[in-house]
Amino acid sequence: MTNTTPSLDTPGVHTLPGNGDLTRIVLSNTQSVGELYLHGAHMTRWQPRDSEPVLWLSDSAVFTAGKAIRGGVPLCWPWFGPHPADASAKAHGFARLNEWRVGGVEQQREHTRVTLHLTSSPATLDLWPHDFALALEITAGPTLAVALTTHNTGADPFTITEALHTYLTVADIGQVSIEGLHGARYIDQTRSGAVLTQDGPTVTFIEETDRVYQTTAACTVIDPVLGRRIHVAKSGSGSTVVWNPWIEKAARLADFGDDEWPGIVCIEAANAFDAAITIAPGDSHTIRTEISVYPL
Ligand code: TA6
Repeated sequence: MTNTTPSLDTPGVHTLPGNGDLTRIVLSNTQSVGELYLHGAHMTRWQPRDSEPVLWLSDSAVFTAGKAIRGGVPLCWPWFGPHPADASAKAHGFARLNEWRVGGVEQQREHTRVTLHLTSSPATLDLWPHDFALALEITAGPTLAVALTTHNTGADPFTITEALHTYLTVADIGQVSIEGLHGARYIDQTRSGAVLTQDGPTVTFIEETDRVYQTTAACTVIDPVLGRRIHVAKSGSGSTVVWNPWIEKAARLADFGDDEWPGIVCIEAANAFDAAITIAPGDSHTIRTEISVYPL
């Protein structure tokens, strides 16, 4: 890992000054350029060299300790959504709010892999009373693969919910459709958690959309304006979350530009609600998503 200020075309893994007071790592190879922050082990950029940016990042994102970066791939862990018992706890857990450390780096001509780690501490034990070791493996190349492994290093089983909360760039959400969810049951978070069934082969967007689909299947974002398909494959995941805040919710989020909502869709490999994961002492579980881009 270099500490110089290389161009983004310089192959390798480079530590560069990031936004705010945070440390940024750039991953560059012949196939793509990516960047991540040690804060939250947060992938904030991935762009194949022959494509428009794939991960979306808000222009209003805040880069500071204790606050999740708006966009990229936030890690929701060890709970998805509100804390199951403590209304004062921050939504989506604390993995995205902590500084991770780099474990390993692998640079190949066509891909770059970085592994990062977070382990339980007195601070995390105050928030969640279990010993754990997390490992995140990011592989940026012709595709982007993100794999989060939870190890139970304690003496008792624990149960987690989680999501790789991926924000994808689209040209106009009103013209986007999602394939692959036909017939899947979903929890509609905009309709008081009603359990519905996906009717029709594609999901389209006419309002705030916040759905937790109960599925292990891959899905595909069809963007006719950018002329591309974004395929989101996954493993170790029983839920897929589809989210667009639309107008009112985007306006309520200080770190989300009021005019940014047409340009994003979240497709999140998750384990939420009935797909919660219980891990025995000494065991581990991995959730993985892999994003690929193709012309229409
Ligand atoms: O994944 C969808 C969701 O749970 C939405 O309900 C919305 O809250 C979104 O996550 C963003 O959450 P955040 O805590 O990052 O603002």
